[in-house]
Amino acid sequence: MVLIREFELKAKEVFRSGRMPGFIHVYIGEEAVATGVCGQLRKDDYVASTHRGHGHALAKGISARDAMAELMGVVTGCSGGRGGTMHLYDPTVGFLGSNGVVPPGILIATGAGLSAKLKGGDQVAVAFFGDGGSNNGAFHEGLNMAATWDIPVIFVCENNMYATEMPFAKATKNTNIASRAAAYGIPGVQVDGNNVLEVYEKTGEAVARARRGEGPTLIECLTYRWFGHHEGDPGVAYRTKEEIAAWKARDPIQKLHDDAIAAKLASEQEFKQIDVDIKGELEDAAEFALSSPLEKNETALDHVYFNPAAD
Ligand SMILES: Cc1ncc(C[n+]2csc(CCOP(=O)(O)OP(=O)(O)O)c2C)c(N)n1
Ligand SMILES: [Mg+2]
Repeated sequence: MVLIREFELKAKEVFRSGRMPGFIHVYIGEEAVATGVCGQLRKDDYVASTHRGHGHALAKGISARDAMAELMGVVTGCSGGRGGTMHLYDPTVGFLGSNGVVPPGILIATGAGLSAKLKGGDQVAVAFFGDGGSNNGAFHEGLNMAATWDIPVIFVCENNMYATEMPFAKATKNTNIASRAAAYGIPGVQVDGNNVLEVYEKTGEAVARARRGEGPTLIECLTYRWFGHHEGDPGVAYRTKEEIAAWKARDPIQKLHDDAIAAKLASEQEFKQIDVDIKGELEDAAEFALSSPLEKNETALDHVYFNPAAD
């Protein structure tokens, strides 16, 4: 969670300095979801992600260097600098991509889960998507197919109560997304998305069920993004200061810290060391990304067409 938090703070800083192309959506405030879910996954399990995908990518195993370089559009990025923030991708760690379109991860993960099932493996696939994404047709198509064919997918909805500036309660009548699972005949569970241990526990049950061949689960994680929809949106025109402050007081990192200290499972010193180590890792990642070269112009058409003669 600290890695994701510090990555996003560094990405914001670099973006605001004008050196990062495009625009980014940061995940700060929602770190417990990616961390709790991916903590239950093996390297060969799959994750399909969203436009707010940095946290998912890091939690699934893409390094801070490879992700930061991709955000900068430089050759050392995980997609060779050709994709950027919304095309982070690394099949070697099972990360099937962040996405600019909302919410194809549902269908990509369903396809990945189907491939694992057809090949007879026990891998599972996770689809992350937002409350806004849950009102897209892909939600129905993906959940219906996965339920019907017992595909090993875990559908993880990050309900942060807004899709850009649209409050979820204004966009849908039934705001309990987990309850929609009943319509597909699969389990649906609502969890505190700011409690990493609860996310971890409920995901564990869903993963075990999927690996047993019993099909998908829908997990709705209640959470909140601290900042605007994207860098540049102050995020305050459609949300009250009180609401933002109330959710910041429920910081998932602080919660785990407080719970672990109270249970004597970790010391202040250990937490401080995590902060120091991760800050160092992010300084290194930013330095690496900022000093890497852009791809040469003459390679612009590489990877557009498959050339069997060249392989
Ligand atoms: C098919 C499609 N429609 C609209 C958009 C523009 N858009 C990008 S993000 C977003 C809101 C997504 O909200 P949600 O799914 O709740 O995710 P969050 O941003 O809250 O994490 C929209 C409408 C898009 N990228 N793709
Ligand atoms: Mg949302």
